[in-house]
Amino acid sequence: MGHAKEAAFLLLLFINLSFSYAQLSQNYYSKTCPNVESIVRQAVTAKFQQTFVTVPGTLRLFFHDCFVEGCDASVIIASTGNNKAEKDHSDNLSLAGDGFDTVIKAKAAVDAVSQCKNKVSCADILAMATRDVISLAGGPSYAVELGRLDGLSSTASSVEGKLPQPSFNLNQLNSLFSQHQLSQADMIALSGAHTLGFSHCNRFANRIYGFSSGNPIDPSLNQTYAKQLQDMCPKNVDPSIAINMDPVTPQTFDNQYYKNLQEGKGLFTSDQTLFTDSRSKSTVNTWAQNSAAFQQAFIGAMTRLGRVGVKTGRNGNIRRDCSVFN
Ligand code: HEM
Ligand SMILES: *[C@@H]1O[C@H](CO)[C@@H](O)[C@H](O)[C@H]1NC(C)=O
Ligand SMILES: CC(=O)N[C@H]1CO[C@H](CO)[C@@H](O)[C@@H]1O
Repeated sequence: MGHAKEAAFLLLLFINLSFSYAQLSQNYYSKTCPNVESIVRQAVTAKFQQTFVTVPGTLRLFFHDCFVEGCDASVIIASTGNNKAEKDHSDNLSLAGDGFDTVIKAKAAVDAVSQCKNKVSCADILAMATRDVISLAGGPSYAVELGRLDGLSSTASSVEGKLPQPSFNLNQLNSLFSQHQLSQADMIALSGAHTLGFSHCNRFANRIYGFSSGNPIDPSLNQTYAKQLQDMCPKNVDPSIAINMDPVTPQTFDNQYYKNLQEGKGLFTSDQTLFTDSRSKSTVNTWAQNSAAFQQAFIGAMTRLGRVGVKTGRNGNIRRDCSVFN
């Protein structure tokens, strides 16, 4: 091979490798459904005006979808008699029905446009809706990569071990996120999603009752905050009671999460450990103080999260009904 040819070959190889996730692109539907983004945004905005719960509900749904078998809307599949789908795993209990409903409504709006009918995947609609709820809650907006197909399987057993637990330490968090090519910084940025939404009391009860024999309250928790948590979540509380994860600005997508960690107000061990562990503390401090830097990191991390396990070709299809396989 001549040098020029060789160089051209290597260049092509490089382009190919660096775009190996390039099944995704920002203008994927420009020919088939050019207005898809505004159709979805309109449907999501209508849902948002009915209930704020769509915001944390949709955001968490996207995360759980991507971490279990990839961003392929498999989490939206409803269980049938003999198949327990992903959403029936105990880790889902809190997945708010309004998150599912947001995707179903947006899909209906897309399919109401004849040119778009059955052209846009549920997985892409969830990715767009997630971007939209974040900006509706005051967070940054960003261009979403598109071109995911909907997955062909969804089982409760596939969820086992795939989702992070609130008891996780930094090593456990890093090891799970790195399986999806997400860095520690990505993990810390994505955890910033806990600036919104609710948690049920049982997810952190161990930190306010019976932490250790000598000390009922986790010492890394702000003791004043711990007392407030005990008031909101008494022992044997109704298991359906949920409290705000960000006690300061629970309905705004902002960098308050990191300021809370600095004051010992991370609700879960997995939150507070980001500040107590010296390996992640400086990132928390930077984003507590610099909202623009957090937003930039969050956009990058969400984009990489959206590339996890994407289905193309024969590994997926476009579902007619997001909750049922075709
Ligand atoms: C880093 C590890 C993570 C752990 C251990 C974790 C764990 C949890 C738990 C236990 C809850 C409360 C569920 C309940 O009791 O209702 C929750 C809620 C939530 N999580 Fe996470 N999560 C993590 C990362 C993420 C990521 C990466 C996102 C999104 C990018 C996210 C978004 C949310 C949202 C928005 C809620 C509120 C849900 C609602 O109000 O409906 N979480 N998370
Ligand atoms: C605990 O929270 C209070 C306000 O709720 C704050 O003034 C105090 O600085 C916090 N304590 C620590 C150790 O950060
Ligand atoms: C919203 C939802 O589908 N919740 C289900 C989660 O999983 C439990 C069983 O583990 C079901 O009982 C819930 O209905």
